Amino acid sequence: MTDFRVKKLQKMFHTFFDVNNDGVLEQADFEQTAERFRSVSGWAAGSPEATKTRKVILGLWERLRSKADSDGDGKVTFQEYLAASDAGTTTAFRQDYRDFFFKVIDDTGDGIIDKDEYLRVFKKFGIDAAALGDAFDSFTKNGTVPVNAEYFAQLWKEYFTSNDLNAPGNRFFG
Ligand SMILES: [Ca+2]
Ligand SMILES: [Ca+2]
Ligand SMILES: [Ca+2]
Repeated sequence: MTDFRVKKLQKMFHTFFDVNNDGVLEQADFEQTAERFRSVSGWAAGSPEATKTRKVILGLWERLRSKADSDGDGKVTFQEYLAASDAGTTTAFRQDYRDFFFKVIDDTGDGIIDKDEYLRVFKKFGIDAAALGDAFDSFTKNGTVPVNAEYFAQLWKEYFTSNDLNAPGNRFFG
């Protein structure tokens, strides 16, 4: 894997997956992610939507753990994550996460992620708002390319797999 891709995976791993910032992925990170999605969506704690979201997120974690936790200690280090990504065994996890995530971000349910929706969710992960605004303008060509499910899938894939320094998806996480 190229350094460029490793860097992108590293950034994503630390800002987006390892939400409690202890350097490894474990169930607690995904519990917190479910809580962030709950609060950004405005669902009450314990509501059916919140419960369902938590179940989906923990299912995603279980899927990642089963593929990437090679020493079986219940945690996924960046090295383990990288090895699994390199081997291609995290692809199904990534795609399921993507489909779920699209629905979470698309708050209005119109099938398009607009700038407000994007900023609301990504700011929750502590990414700088100005960088996010720039990023959104860049991958939508100043708002002229709508982020529908198809384009979202392209951006997501580019982020994880593209070696092209100019691929719009490189900016997906700010
Ligand atoms: Ca962690
Ligand atoms: Ca492990
Ligand atoms: Ca929308």
